[in-house]
Amino acid sequence: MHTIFASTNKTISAIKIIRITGSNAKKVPEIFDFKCPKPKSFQLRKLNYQKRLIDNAIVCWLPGPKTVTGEDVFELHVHGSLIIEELIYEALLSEKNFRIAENGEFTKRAFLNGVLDLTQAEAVNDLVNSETKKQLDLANSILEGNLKSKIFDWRESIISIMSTIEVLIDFSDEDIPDNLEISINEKIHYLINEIEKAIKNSKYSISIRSGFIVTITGKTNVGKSSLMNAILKKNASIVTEIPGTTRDIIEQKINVNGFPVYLNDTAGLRKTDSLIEHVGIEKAKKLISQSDIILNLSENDDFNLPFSISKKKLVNVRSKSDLNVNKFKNEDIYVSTKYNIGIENLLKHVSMILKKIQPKESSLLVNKRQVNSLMRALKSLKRIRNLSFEHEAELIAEELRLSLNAVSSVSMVVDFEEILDEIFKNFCIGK
Ligand SMILES: Nc1nc2c(ncn2[C@@H]2O[C@H](COP(=O)(O)OP(=O)(O)OP(=O)(O)O)[C@@H](O)[C@H]2O)c(=O)[nH]1
Ligand SMILES: [Mg+2]
Repeated sequence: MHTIFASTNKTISAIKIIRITGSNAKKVPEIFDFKCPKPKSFQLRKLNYQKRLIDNAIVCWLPGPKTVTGEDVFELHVHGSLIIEELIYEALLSEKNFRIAENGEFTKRAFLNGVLDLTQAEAVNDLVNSETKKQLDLANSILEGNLKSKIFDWRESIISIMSTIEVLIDFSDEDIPDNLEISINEKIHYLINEIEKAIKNSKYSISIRSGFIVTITGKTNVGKSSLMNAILKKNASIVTEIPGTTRDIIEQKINVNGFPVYLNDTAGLRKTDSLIEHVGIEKAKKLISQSDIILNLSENDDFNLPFSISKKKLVNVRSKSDLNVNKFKNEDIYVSTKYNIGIENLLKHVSMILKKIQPKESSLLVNKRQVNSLMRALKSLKRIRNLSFEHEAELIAEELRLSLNAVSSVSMVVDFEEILDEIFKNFCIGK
């Protein structure tokens, strides 16, 4: 296997770390002509290449297997100049079996060497890409192994049922004790319940990872685009006094008190003869039906929408409160974008709703791959409910094997190289 290397960034910076991992990492002191420091200690060393001093750098030697990749690792903390990096790369590439790491290859090796399971490997990427506190907490929780241990428990439970079923198959001629069947059924029922809950609650965890959808709606000219701009503190949406200004959806990603949110400005809702505006309104309706929260603006206490929306998702906002000074009967909150009143309050309200809709037992499933695997497991477990212990124990054993495979695939042994490549190709180099 190649020894691979990558640097933390490709720009000029005060310092950058070049990390080298693999069985030949121990050759680094020889390549740069310095004395290898004691393991796990940071030491200052002069790095030389072709009789030229490249840098006076902090180096660290981390022999495997208790390292980030499970292999020998060398770290060079060099000054972040491009020529320093270039010469280090040149020196390393001139060695046999050294090459630049591909995207996610460090984490892939950590997975292949059993340092991380798949859920943790994916969480490394989520951690690097996290932009809000909620995303950070979720990625860290998975990296700490909380999803891994859940998967482990489910696996153990299926394996224990499997071993009982095997006994049943071996003694098929004898009477099956009633309580055995009851206890197996209970265990399967419990598993189905647990996995179903995790899948159902994953809508929330997936949104924490990828963003909740918050959409501004209301009749034309009520101040939707002005609100969008006030929240973003920039002119993203066109504002005019002409009704029907906004047609396309304007989407921007924001951080609402730790929650990642896609905020959308949409076309005002009204009857129109304009084809373009009509298309805009249809787009808006579709997006509203997929939104987690709808900010419904009105200037006259008519908050009715031409479609039904769950009350839990709806926030009725009295807009232009500088002009509409009296409280509306149906309002939840008010804003004036002209005087920047109520914007912070509105955002607090949004994060309060997002907190409120958090399921009691939060799921740690954060992507489709994990959910799809568990759906497969669920299907097999559910099929068992229609099978007879007395006559179809072998079919039950087969369904258990299938569900075990499906549950396991969330966390480990994936026999298809393409799936691994698919997972790691979205990583950045050096991770
Ligand atoms: N006085 C006052 N005027 C406002 C306020 N917010 C928006 N306006 C004005 O209301 C008019 C319409 O504002 P927009 O933000 O374009 O309204 P909209 O709902 O996006 O309109 P459409 O895109 O046409 O549906 C503009 O002239 C704004 O300056 C406010 O808080 N107070
Ligand atoms: Mg608008």
